[in-house]
Amino acid sequence: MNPKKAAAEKAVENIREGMIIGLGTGSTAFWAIQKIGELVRAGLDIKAVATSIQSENLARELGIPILAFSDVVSVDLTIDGADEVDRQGNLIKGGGGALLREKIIAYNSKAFHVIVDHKKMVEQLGKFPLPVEIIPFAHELTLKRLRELAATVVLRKTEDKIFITDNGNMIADGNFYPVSDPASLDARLKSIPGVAETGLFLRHMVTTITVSDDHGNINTIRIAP
Ligand code: A5P
Repeated sequence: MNPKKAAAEKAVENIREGMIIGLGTGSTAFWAIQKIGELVRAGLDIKAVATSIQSENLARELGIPILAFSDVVSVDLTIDGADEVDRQGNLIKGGGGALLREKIIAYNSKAFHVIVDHKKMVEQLGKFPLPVEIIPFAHELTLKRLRELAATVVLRKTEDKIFITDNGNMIADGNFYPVSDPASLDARLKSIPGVAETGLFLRHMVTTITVSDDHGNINTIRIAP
């Protein structure tokens, strides 16, 4: 059993008729979108917003109705993956570079369900480099300020080209391990002009974390009341 698929399909069980659904990004959210597409084709009446162009394209291919952000007041439920989850339910996200849209949608969702395989669960965040979305203007200066706070900071590239997000920004991946106080680090990073958003998703945003192992065992941990 693919643990990502198992966790994704479990979280999809929270979806109800008439809801507006936030679609996550990445290889785990992929399975949630597939399942939602299946349910829509079987008659489920929902509408969705997507956290990336990639997920939006996938959803459209599967026949999931996509809303423009200007038509959305709030999202009923979002299902998304994560790169790391600590014991308190804080997350690192953004390995796929979609962190800004993911955070906007998670923040505006009544429920935020996180889906991961068991390898993503950690004692302390930060072994996975923390993605920080920065605006291109004077990004060299922003990188300098970030480097004062981290052991290393690398400007993300794909095949020698600077990685550009769906929002036209760049990603700095920083080694902040161990992240002992995610809320303080998030606030400190966001105080730097040029930082658009961080990949730290604090526990108060999270409704549940569904974790699946390689044997198909699924555990849903409730974080927010
Ligand atoms: C996308 O930017 C990310 O936040 C993903 O949600 C996260 O990287 C998890 O991706 P996988 O499900 O592919 O591991």
